[in-house]
Amino acid sequence: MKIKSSVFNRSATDLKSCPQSAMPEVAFIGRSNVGKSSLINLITERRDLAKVSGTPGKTKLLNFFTINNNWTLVDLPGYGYAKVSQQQRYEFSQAVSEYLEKRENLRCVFVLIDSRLEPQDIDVVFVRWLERCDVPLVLVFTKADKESASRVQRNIDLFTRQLTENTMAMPEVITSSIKSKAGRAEILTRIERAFA
Ligand SMILES: Nc1nc2c(ncn2[C@@H]2O[C@H](COP(=O)(O)OP(=O)(O)OP(=O)(O)O)[C@@H](O)[C@H]2O)c(=O)[nH]1
Ligand SMILES: [Mg+2]
Repeated sequence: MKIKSSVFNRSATDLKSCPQSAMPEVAFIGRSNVGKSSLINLITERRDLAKVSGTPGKTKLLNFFTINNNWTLVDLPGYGYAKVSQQQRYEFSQAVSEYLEKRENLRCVFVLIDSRLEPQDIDVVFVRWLERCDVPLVLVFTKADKESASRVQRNIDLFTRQLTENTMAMPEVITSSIKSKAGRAEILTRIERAFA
């Protein structure tokens, strides 16, 4: 798929305020600072369509981008960010879980995981929860340029082994880097398949 246009549509605070549209949607989620916004910019080939930050917790709303006038990409707030109040954290996670459970337009969720780290409970727990929702999921191991290929592969193996130990089917896996542009083509191909 070629990206011909990408425009910010709107931010939503909860499921009710998401855009009313019939366009199919894919969403990006993952721990704060894992590289969601960066990956969205890589995919759309835009420098700052989604706001990137060195400070975790930048994306606090559900941000909707209209691509090629016929589908939607959603940048979801990162989970596991400590520097917000309990109340804010509760509201984010309520909004995000409601979105993931009930958004009818949603065709696929890309869960981003830092490829430099051994499996983190917060990611494993989230992926297991998401697997019970009725939506296809793909794991994207980000920042692959920051670690050796063998370490990245080891972390991926450890992660998927933890998931499949508990009866979960082997998830699809993509490795990404905004430096080398790795993963861009695979993600776009997967999005096309999600809409087919
Ligand atoms: N080297 C390298 N750095 C990356 C990559 N992806 C993201 N980063 C850096 O990681 C930091 C966080 O990136 P963001 O895209 O803002 O992360 P996010 O997941 O959107 O963060 P929140 O919105 O806070 O949840 C930034 O400093 C990025 O430049 C990558 O593939 N390689
Ligand atoms: Mg972000």
